Amino acid sequence: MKAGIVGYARSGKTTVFNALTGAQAAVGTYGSREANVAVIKVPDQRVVRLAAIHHPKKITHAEFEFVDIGPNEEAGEQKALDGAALTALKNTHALVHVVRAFDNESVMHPLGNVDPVRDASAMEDELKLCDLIIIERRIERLEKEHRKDTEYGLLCHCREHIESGQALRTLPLSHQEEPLLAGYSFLSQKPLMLLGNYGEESIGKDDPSGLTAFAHENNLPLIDLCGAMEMEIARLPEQERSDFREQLGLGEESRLRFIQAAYDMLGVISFLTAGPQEVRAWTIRKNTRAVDAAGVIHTDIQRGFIRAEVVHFTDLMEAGSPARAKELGKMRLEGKEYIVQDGDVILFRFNV
Ligand SMILES: Nc1nc2c(ncn2[C@@H]2O[C@H](COP(=O)(O)OP(=O)(O)OP(=O)(O)O)[C@@H](O)[C@H]2O)c(=O)[nH]1
Ligand SMILES: [Mg+2]
Repeated sequence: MKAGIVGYARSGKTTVFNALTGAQAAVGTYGSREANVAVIKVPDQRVVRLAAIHHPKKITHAEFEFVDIGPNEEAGEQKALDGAALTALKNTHALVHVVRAFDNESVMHPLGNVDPVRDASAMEDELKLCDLIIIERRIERLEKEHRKDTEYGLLCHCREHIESGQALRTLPLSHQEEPLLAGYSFLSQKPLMLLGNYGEESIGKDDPSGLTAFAHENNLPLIDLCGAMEMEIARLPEQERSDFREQLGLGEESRLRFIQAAYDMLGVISFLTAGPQEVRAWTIRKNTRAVDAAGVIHTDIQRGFIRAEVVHFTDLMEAGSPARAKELGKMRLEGKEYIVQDGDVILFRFNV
């Protein structure tokens, strides 16, 4: 999974990027003009605990990639996105809008005062406008070529949807329509999360900015973060981090909270495979059939699928070992159509 971090100039995009990934990209005046990229291992205690049972040769966590766009060099700071940003965001599965909610007189806001709701709403408009430009260009082209086909009809429908003020992510698409739009990588079609970047003075206080209400009204997930402080904590050795969080009254580690919210938004879950060779977490969409989950590991396993031996992580831990789980009847044999659940530990039987 790959998320693009967007936001207005100096909203703290790179600070949040560092906080979530542990990277050390330069922030402030010395911030990079280029996009920053980092991959993190998705923290998952289940992987750690399965490894303690199997002592595998290799432990593989799921990965999550972040792209932090650079500032707008073409159109100036009033806009968040330029051509370079669009290129950087092309292959992302989701967008995270870092909304400035911290006060800091020495950091100028490009749109004037600090106003999270205005920024969140302006960003939505920008995303929609970027898509509208692409759509109109394409419609014009198709009209010139006299190609009033299914794609043409769908693009006209998208245009209407945006012109009525809505993002493409709220436009229901059929199975046939989805692939027709996939190549465009429309920004307003990508799942969007708001990330309020608060100053440390706001810890434990109610949010007066109205961002929570905005997120709720627009059906967007919202998480809050003290970017600057979290970035400092991310640099500490692991043992010191939790002590610090406790002292400062910060909740659960921000990386965990973020991943949880991102997985919910993307509609993805993890299943696990565990054995002496490797313990590994795999990311799949919710409602994936066992035979398709097998395909994520290898197409051979999908083609030669016989059955899946499934035990849920919680049951396995209660039993203490795979053998005991089997004795207790917690290990089930499932067929191709079984819908894989978050936390299923699976052994695929296959024949090629
Ligand atoms: N007080 C305070 N300052 C912050 C916070 N987050 C970021 N800043 C400051 O805001 C400035 C901009 O932060 P960056 O992370 O570089 O912001 P950015 O959005 O990446 O900026 P550009 O890439 O230049 O658009 C820096 O001086 C940061 O120290 C915060 O949570 N609290
Ligand atoms: Mg930056």
